Amino acid sequence: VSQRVFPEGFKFGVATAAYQIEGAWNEDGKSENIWDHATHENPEWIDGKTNADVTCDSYHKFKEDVKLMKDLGVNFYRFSISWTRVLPDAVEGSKLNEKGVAYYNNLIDELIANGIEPYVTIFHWDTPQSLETHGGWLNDTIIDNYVYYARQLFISYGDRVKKWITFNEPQQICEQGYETAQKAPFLKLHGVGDYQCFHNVVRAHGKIYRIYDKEFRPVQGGEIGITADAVYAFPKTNSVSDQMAAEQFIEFYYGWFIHPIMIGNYPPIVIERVDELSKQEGRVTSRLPKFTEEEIDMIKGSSDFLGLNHYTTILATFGDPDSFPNPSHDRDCGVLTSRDPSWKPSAAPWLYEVPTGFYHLLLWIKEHYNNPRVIITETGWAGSGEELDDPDRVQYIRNYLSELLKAIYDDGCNVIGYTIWSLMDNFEWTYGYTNKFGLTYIDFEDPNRTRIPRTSYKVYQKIISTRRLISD
Ligand code: GCO
Repeated sequence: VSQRVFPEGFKFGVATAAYQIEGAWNEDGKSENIWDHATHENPEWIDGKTNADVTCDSYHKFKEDVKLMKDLGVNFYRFSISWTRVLPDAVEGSKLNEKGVAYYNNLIDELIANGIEPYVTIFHWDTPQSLETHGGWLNDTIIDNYVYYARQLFISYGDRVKKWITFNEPQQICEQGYETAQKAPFLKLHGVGDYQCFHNVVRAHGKIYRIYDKEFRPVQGGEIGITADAVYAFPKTNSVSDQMAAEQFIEFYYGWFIHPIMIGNYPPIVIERVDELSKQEGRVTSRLPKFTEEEIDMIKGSSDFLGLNHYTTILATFGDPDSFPNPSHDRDCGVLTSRDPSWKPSAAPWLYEVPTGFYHLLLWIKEHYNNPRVIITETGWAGSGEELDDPDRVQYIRNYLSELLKAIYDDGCNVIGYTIWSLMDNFEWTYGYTNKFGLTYIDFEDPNRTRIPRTSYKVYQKIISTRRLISD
């Protein structure tokens, strides 16, 4: 029985992100970000030609959000700050937008007044459009602009915010933003854009970590980390080759950016393969940029906790190199992915329920990175319908939490918190409003955007209040 009880100090939360929930895209001085821009310029890229101009309208309804969370009983709320709301001109030295700053002050104060700790994601994909026109994450001048922006957040909110996440999912920012054109800014710079982007993201991360550590932590006493999206990989068969493929998939998917932070520098397999393939392509230098020794040291150890967004697992096997675009990150990785027919699909094409994958991911992280403190910063289930009764989501939450407890009790994995994506239905990037992740239902035709708790909300509420996985 004790194995079904969450350890003392273990924390529960829910997550959202600014662009996905706030709306008020051009109110009170906010300027345009890459998602405003893309959804307005090319509505056909989004399911139903929708956008997040209004979405959940949390800019006006944040008190309702906090009330929902208070009733739910969560310990913390993970939300993100919109760069262009607090700094419309975006660049280093530019002026704070008082109304934008006030919005987050009010949200933070409301949370704290209700006993909910704010966990703040500094950047969740909404790059200022004015910086994107100068190359966005491909141009290393963005590092100092980001550092300036983050510093303003520590100054404005650091007296009350004690958990900071520098970046949400660098893999998606870079791979989907600059390599496969599945996310804003929707560029296809095969095998180059993603590496260049990530090199800047991780250096910005390291730089702001050192600044926080030196200048802010002594006074504010908080913690700062990063969040990776960690799809786990099982070998497709038991063959040695498939086992290598699974390992290679992980190293190319998130080892690529966790390794520099936890161990130092890119994973050897990534360096070797990208160097080798770049040479074969007749390039003089590798497509993978190189860190200086100082950068390696600055980045190494730059995370007080590791945030993991984990939803799903794939099966890995090596593919024919010619079946991948050349050059590309996928070709560098060389792995074909598939799903086991027994896995339950969700409404999102990439999301299948694989609870054991979650357990094995936690073991993998423990073994490869010396059992770091881990916060599950997102996990969740996509439905497509309007239904308030959501047994599939309830099953998913229970099954994943059960594996989490196993990893903690049987294997000593150092997981200290768990977060469900999401508090409420919201704008799911290119899927628009077709994928519903909410514990709370919202009808996006309803001008009031009334929040209606689903069954899963009530189940999570009970898990939190009893601190146990009970079965009714
Ligand atoms: C991500 C993002 C969220 C998504 C969620 C569901 O992981 O992709 O952090 O913004 O909405 O994951 O896909």
